[in-house]
Amino acid sequence: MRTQVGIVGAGPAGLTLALLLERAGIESVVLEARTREYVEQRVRAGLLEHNTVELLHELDVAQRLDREGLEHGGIYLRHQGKTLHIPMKELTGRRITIYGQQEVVKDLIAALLDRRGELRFEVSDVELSEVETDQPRIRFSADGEGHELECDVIAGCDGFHGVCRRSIPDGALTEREFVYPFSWLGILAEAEPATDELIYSWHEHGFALYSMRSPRVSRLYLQVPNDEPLERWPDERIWEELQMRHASEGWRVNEGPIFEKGVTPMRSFVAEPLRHGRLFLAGDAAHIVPPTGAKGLNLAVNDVRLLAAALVRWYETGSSDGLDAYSERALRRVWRAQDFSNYMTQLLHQLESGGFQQQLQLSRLDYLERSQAAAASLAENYVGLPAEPDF
Ligand code: RFL
Ligand code: PHB
Repeated sequence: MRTQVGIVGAGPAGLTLALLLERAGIESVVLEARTREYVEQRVRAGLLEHNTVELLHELDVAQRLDREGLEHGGIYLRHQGKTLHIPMKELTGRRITIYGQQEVVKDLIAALLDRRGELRFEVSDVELSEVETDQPRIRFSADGEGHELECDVIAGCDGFHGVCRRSIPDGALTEREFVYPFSWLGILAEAEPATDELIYSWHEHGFALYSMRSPRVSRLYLQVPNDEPLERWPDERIWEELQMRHASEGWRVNEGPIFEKGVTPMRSFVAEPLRHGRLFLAGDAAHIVPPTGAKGLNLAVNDVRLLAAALVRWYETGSSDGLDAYSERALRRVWRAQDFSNYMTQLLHQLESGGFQQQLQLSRLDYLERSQAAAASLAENYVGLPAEPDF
């Protein structure tokens, strides 16, 4: 088997890349370890930056997003019963959109199959070889048989636990990492959101986030210790804690049946450069941010936007300028998002360092209330800086 671009992983990065390439007439094959049902049901992110929404429009995969996505012009920061509104739209001219990642993934898969893209689910034993030559290969098993896919380039879009990054020899990548001493317990509940925009709450018991998926479904998160067993969190305890951490006079979190519960560790990680020979890394395969800044999916989409443009230029003109610059260009946004995600995390979570840090947090929240410049800085990072040019 032969293709131009072999793509490992059918998450937001791999699928968006395949559609961008298809639009330019470049062939690709997407190889995914899980079933279609699994990737379409996997509950994760929910917040799309303006740039991401624009790209989904450009790809003509935004019809349902336009109908069902919830546009927000701001967020609330709450602490000690006080609520501060950050008016993103006013401060930056840009909005954010709430639309579940699994809905994005469903729309991308449907469009790719409709456009006759090649997408294989349930592949196993994926192995890369000869990535330092101009004919890299992917070996994999599917339907009980071994296959080999010969490519011009390989895109490693297989997430943090994938094989692509790990197939790069020791010493070729520099990995930088920060692991936080807490996790997020996330739920989905059949309950009308009691808020028009997201609420990020600072509380002595730990951080809480009030988000949503639709006018009938709430998405809520609680800071919990690492390795927290879910058994310690029966539904009643979750609601009690959410009511306490989000408390505000005369107002309550709307409760309802919980139909999804999961714990996510918090990590900041970057592997660089995003390239080894003919293998290019994109999305979570190369970098992870803690979800407090809502950046992971948006970064994944930005990486492949730049990678696709570089590949198109290479195929059309023979120039490898774009490919040579890909890592540096993508990392510029990655490090901005790393700093912002770390800032939001340190601002709002209970940290081990206790009293001194708490006072700094409260002073930072107070500063956001008193200074338009501080609020504008948070807002422009949250909605995402304008997209860097392709070249
Ligand atoms: P993905 O989505 O992990 O997709 C990788 C795909 O590769 C497959 N795979 C393999 N396929 C073949 N062979 C192998 N050996 C393979 N190994 C793995 C996997 O099955 C999978 O289908 O990576 P991608 O495409 O880079 O996308 C990244 C995003 O998924 C991630 O950054 C976001 O979900 C992060 N995130 C958020 N991002 C936002 O932009 N806004 C948010 O509001 C937001 N909230 C969140 C989040 C992530 C969370 N969790 C659960 C980690 C909230 C949470 C709770
Ligand atoms: C979500 O809706 O899942 C969500 C929103 C904002 C975040 C993280 C997650 O910062």
